[in-house]
Amino acid sequence: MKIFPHLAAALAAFGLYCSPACAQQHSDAIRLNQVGFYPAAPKVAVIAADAGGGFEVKEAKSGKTVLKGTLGEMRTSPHSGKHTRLADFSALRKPGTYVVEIAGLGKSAAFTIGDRVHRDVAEAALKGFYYQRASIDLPEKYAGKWARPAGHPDDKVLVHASAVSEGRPENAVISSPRGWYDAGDYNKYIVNSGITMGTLLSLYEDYPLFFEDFNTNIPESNNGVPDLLDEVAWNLRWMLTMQDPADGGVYHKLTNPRFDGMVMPDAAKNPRYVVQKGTAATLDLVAVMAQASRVFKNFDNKFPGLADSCITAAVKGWQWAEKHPAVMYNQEAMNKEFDPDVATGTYGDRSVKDEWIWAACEMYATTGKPEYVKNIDLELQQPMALPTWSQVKTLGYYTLLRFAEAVKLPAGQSDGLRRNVLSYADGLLTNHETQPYNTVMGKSAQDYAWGSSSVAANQGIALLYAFRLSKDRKYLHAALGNLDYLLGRNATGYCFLTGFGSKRVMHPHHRLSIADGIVEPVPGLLSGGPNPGQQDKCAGYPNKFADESFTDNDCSYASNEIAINWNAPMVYLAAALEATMK
Ligand code: 9MR
Ligand code: 9MR
Repeated sequence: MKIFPHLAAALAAFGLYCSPACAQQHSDAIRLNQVGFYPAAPKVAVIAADAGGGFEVKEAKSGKTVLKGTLGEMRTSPHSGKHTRLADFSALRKPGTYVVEIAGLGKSAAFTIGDRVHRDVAEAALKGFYYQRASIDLPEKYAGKWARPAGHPDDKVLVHASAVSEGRPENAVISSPRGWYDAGDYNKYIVNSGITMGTLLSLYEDYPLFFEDFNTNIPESNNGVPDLLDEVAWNLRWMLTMQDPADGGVYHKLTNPRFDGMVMPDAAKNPRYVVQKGTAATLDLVAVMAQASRVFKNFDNKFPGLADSCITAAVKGWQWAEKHPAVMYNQEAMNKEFDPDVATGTYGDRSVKDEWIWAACEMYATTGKPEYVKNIDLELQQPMALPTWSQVKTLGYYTLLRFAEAVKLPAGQSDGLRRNVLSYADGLLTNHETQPYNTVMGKSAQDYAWGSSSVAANQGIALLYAFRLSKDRKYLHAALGNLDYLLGRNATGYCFLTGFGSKRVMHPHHRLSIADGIVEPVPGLLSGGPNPGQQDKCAGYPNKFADESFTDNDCSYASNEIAINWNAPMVYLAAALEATMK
């Protein structure tokens, strides 16, 4: 139907016509989880405008008012100085579809109250990994309109001059297929795969039953293995090929010398290399393989021999690391010595103490042999640190807590671990209810690092561990608050998971989404989120405030890229909350 703008406006005013844009005609100043709320959970919207007085919650369809409330005290953002107020409608528990309305401001977008309200989010975020798969075509049956031919077969990868070893001279050809593309780029990095796999495998170990019935419509669905583990296996098999069989050391990454252009995977034909072995990559692989061998042992009939290959790889990697306890990946130094120069993501680290701790904890939990932790300072006297790709020791702590009884961890150590997690969580909770968005996320300016969305998600995971240790729901509710943050209750107003929300991320820095010619980006991918570093120098940032330094622009790799290590905690948070709120 062709309809003239004036007529459309007139009809819309009487509720008779809704253009595609009309779905957007809600107040951007009313910020809330754009997906929805569990009936029994806290529910808040944040009003980012000078408003006072009351608010109403109405049924979206009938317009009937179901709850009236008063806006809370004025709050101030420590980052921008801007003011907000809360509309707390937790008392509303009846499942349905609603809007929040403020006189003078208008309505929020419609949202749902219901059970399993984040089920789709959790499934989509896991499915996001399927879309990132290298070396396989994605047929329409599984990928819908994002179907695409295979790219990066990686069956003829060159050994870089920095990575030669016995039997593998410079330019030797090896096969290293499968795995997930790291992010908006098409390279595959062991370090970043490490934390990603650790997070997904821990999700499985923490909530195994939940994944018995969790279908993401991938080629392996219904093969008797949880889809989560089928997806993990795709990357696991790639990681195994990244270990040098000669000595057990692990290549830092599989990469082009320079980033591919903004093309589809099958059009990217640049040569790819495995580069320099290092201790961080090797220990990250050790940790992943140790954990994977534990998990896949229970699926030996479906993946014959996989668990064995994993533990063998872990032991070999450990032995290499003992001989090379601190070989750092330094790309600049490498480029001075070897050709071709490599200009892709570095994932370089200054310390591998935390990688040692993580690997040791996983080896201990899998083998039960205390010698793996005997000569390692577990740093239990130090405060806990949120996991990031460069700081992984807490992944080891989570595992030790999970297996404290099984490995008969000395009481002193398990108490120390418990105290560490709880005091970290308590630190997160301090004053969070006075924050502009009533979230743990964003209390500290440092939360807005490159990939800040993963900070929010990882804080949520830490809070869930605290909840499981204490059974105190204040931690659970704060974890939910961070999910609310990711899905729209934040200073940008965006829902950061592609494919969801009323204010969507449409232009992530993601080669697949840029090159495929489809309007909607690949769904289920978590945008990096606000990052005042603005390293991409992209036009479009609204300002320099930490909590608003985001632009939904595909040039913005510093605020709007996607990455596997950000998606993994998103999957964890959403799935774990679904499992818990049942
Ligand atoms: O596309 C690259 C992205 O995946 C990285 O995170 C980012 C930072 O390393 O770099 C992007 O590539 C850009 C490069 O660094 C500079 N020239 C433009 C490239 C594409 O925007
Ligand atoms: O997530 C990484 C971030 O912590 C770094 O500050 C940044 C710059 O080195 O790189 C990020 O990782 C990128 C990687 O280097 C290449 N693939 C895309 C990753 C996400 O932007």
